[in-house]
Amino acid sequence: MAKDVSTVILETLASVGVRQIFGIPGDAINGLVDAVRRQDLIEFVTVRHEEAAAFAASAQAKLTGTLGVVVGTAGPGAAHLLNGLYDASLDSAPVLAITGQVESSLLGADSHQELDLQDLFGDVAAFTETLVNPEQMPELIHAAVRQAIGNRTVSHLVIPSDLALAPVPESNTSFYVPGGWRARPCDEDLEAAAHLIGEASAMTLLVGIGARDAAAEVLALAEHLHAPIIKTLRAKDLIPDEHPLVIGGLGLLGTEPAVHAIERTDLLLMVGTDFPYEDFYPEKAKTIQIDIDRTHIGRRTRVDVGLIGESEESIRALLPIVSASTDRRHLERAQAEMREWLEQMRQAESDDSVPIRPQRVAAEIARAAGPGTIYLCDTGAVTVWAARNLRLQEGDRFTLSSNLASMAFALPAAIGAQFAYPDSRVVALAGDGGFSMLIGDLITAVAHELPITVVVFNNSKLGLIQMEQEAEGMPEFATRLANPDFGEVARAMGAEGHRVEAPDELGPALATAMASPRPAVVDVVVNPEEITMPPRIEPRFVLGYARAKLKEIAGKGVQEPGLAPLKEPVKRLTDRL
Ligand SMILES: Cc1cc2nc3c(=O)[nH]c(=O)nc-3n(C[C@H](O)[C@H](O)[C@H](O)COP(=O)(O)OP(=O)(O)OC[C@H]3O[C@@H](n4cnc5c(N)ncnc54)[C@H](O)[C@@H]3O)c2cc1C
Ligand SMILES: Cc1ncc(C[n+]2csc(CCOP(=O)(O)OP(=O)(O)O)c2C)c(N)n1
Ligand SMILES: [Mg+2]
Repeated sequence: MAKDVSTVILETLASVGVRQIFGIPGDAINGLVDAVRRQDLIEFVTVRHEEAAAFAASAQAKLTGTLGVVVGTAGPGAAHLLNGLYDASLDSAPVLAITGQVESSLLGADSHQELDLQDLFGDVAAFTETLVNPEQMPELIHAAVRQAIGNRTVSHLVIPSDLALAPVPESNTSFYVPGGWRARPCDEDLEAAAHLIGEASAMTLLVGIGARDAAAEVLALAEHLHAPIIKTLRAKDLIPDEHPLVIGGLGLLGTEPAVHAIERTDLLLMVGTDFPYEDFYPEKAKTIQIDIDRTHIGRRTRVDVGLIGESEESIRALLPIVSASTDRRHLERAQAEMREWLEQMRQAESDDSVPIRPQRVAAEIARAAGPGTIYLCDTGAVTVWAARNLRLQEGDRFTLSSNLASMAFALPAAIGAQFAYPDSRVVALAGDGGFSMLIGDLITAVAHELPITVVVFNNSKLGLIQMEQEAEGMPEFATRLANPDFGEVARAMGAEGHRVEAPDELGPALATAMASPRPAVVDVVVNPEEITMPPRIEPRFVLGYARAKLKEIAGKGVQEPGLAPLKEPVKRLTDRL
């Protein structure tokens, strides 16, 4: 008997290891969803918002490197997917989106729920095609999957509702997705890089997620050359945070030792990173960049030697042609600064103040969770605490909405992660803004009995935005959030819920939540006044902050409750700021 279009799609997806499809059934996509019902290799996970589906699939793809799949119906269901798909696209995560569409005979007739989906997805997806004839199968689904996996990107397939269950003629097309290839830079470039390394006396490594499979090689090279290692935030889980060669991260969320090491370095070696913050690159040092994508070489900073190849192969090729360094001064200075920095961090992390300091929350999460945990992090001030105070150990995993920097990633990403790794501990670090944005999907975790733990850093505000406003000299405005008790909300939704207001309640609440076989939310009231200090303080930020604070005292954010207007003379002064 001939197979239908949807069955052919599902067989292809199962053959590349897909085990869940995230989405919402209905209207134009019912045929595909019915085909899922009729097989047992792939599960359909009904979410409460298609954006959550796309974040879940994106997180799976980022963590596993294999294909994530989402489904949305024509029109609104498809449109809701977009933000999560952009997250996947910007973080090079292979995700396939399948959307329904009006009947093929109505295409282009401005029918009910008809959007031009190829146009709409044209920017986010590297591949977007509409099925117009069942005979395009299985080649069309093969092409979509090959693109997504092969180019680590987003593919999109549009299935008009009348074609989802249409029979596909027999075909003997075989499907082959090539595995990774071991690309090695050419000898001339390796020689040029070795020459620069030989001349350097203060070399520093900046290591990104493109070194995912090269942690051992990175460590061997750093050891060989006495070079400290800086990790991008996306690559936080590559090497444990307290490894003696690691000196933290670079950028606003980075560490002082990393900023200082960059100031002193005379040779930067970038390994698998597209680190975007140009101001943080060294001003004068020479740079070598290893990247698999030649269009990324030199696009963020001036590069002297580009090594086009995989991180692992490139370092393996470099190691035998560079002599071991005997000069440990650059490394030892950075290590001494790192010990001091960690000591400073530990002070905030063990502070007993009420309201609880968010640094303490991040540190206690890592302590309670233990090694081998998968962490998913939101965008906000919460990212700062995760970057600096959530110290990862060997075997931990960590990911976030890195290049898109979208709010609301942590909860749905935790759902995706727990499906992919049913036996691992999965912990989401959420902002109160981010958590409430897609809070409905806590019900998805409840429905599937996923034992995820969501820790809400509840500062009753869009904390990072307040800091942005103040750094620019604007008074805090429109950032306050009137929140419910999220522990209570969680319980009403069928999850376990805890509310924590005092530091000594934190450890027990985290331990109980993490031991629970059900999803658990720990709503931690954190200090809303905690400021995230950048590792390098620009005078204009200090001035901006002072101006903003004066304006706040003068009551210029007046629409917000709680800010008393100031007396006229001060007001006149701040009006001029
Ligand atoms: C609120 C917020 C604040 C942030 N602040 C910071 C910050 O202060 N510091 C920071 O570092 N990040 C920060 N980020 C993340 C930042 O925006 C970037 O996403 C991140 O720095 C990029 O990391 P990356 O270079 O490792 O990854 P990508 O940008 O994904 O780059 C990876 C690179 O590796 C290459 N590659 C892939 N595979 C291979 C391979 N096998 N071999 C060789 N090359 C390969 C790719 O072509 C690409 O060029 C923040 C994010 C958020 C949400
Ligand atoms: C979808 C989306 N909308 C808006 C923003 C801009 N933004 C970045 S961080 C942030 C505040 C996040 O607040 P919260 O989740 O409470 O975290 P906090 O900063 O307070 O820790 C906002 C609005 C964004 N990154 N993503
Ligand atoms: Mg907040």
